[in-house]
Amino acid sequence: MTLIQWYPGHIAKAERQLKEQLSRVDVVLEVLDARIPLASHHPQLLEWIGAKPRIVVFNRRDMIPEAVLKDWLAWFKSQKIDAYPANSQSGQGVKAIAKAIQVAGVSVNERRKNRGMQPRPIRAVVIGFPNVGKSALINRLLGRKVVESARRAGVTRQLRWVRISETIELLDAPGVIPLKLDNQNDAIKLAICEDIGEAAYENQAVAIAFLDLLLALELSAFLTNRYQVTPETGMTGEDYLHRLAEERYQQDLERAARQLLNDFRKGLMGAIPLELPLP
Ligand SMILES: Nc1nc2c(ncn2[C@@H]2O[C@H](COP(=O)(O)OP(=O)(O)OP(=O)(O)O)[C@@H](O)[C@H]2O)c(=O)[nH]1
Ligand SMILES: [Mg+2]
Repeated sequence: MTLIQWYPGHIAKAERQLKEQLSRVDVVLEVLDARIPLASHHPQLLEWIGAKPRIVVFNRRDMIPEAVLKDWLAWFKSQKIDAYPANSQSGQGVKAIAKAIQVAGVSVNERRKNRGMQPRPIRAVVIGFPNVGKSALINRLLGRKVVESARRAGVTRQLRWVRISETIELLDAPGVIPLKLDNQNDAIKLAICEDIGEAAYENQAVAIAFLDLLLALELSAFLTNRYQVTPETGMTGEDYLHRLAEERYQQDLERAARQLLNDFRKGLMGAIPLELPLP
């Protein structure tokens, strides 16, 4: 598989500015993609935020089965990480996140009070990979659309402060990714979920990797249901893509690959997790 590398200029700049702004921030919201919570965790995040409180937003909860969601929440608990499941498209779970920001920020105003200063709004930043739903979350926290949010990676280009209420200010930031995607298994998952830009990869290679993953996870029933083309035993992802192209897309491999990825990303194949917590 060709190496996936993607680091557009606006992300380099955003990362620099994000680090500058961090000193002004009280609380960090880390938005993860529930389909790939491990691969969508930025490896440098903890180093950047130091001792600041972190709230993990387990976003896209609607895109994985309830049972898997439960397992992940138990896993986060065992790691002593505060994780809040959310669907930032519908708004489900968003109230609890607002509350958590409030609670995490209480100490800020206690300290100010002790020094004889007026209270000020809690400042939180939303950090995560591209396209995980950071801007959607901000819009839901505010209850109306203030920042652009759309179905492709790299929508937010600049840092922007948004006042959510009398007591909370949020910083929307472009998605950040490591300079080098050292772990190519993770990079492929990010590409499958469209959490990195389209320029980074080839559709057919990513579709094949996706099919291999489904076959390995014994999730091939999703394919049969969607395309009425059943993977035969021993078939590889590549075999299946060819079969699908033959049976449904006039042998057009690229079209089959695009359709497959698109169906998964839109949730049309069903709720499919690409990572499971280790027991
Ligand atoms: N199904 C589902 N879709 C979501 C959820 N959260 C966000 N989305 C959708 O995902 C797409 C990307 O959302 P954005 O808010 O633009 O993501 P972002 O993290 O701000 O992306 P960048 O600005 O590109 O880094 C949008 O089409 C949202 O409607 C969710 O919980 N479930
Ligand atoms: Mg955004």
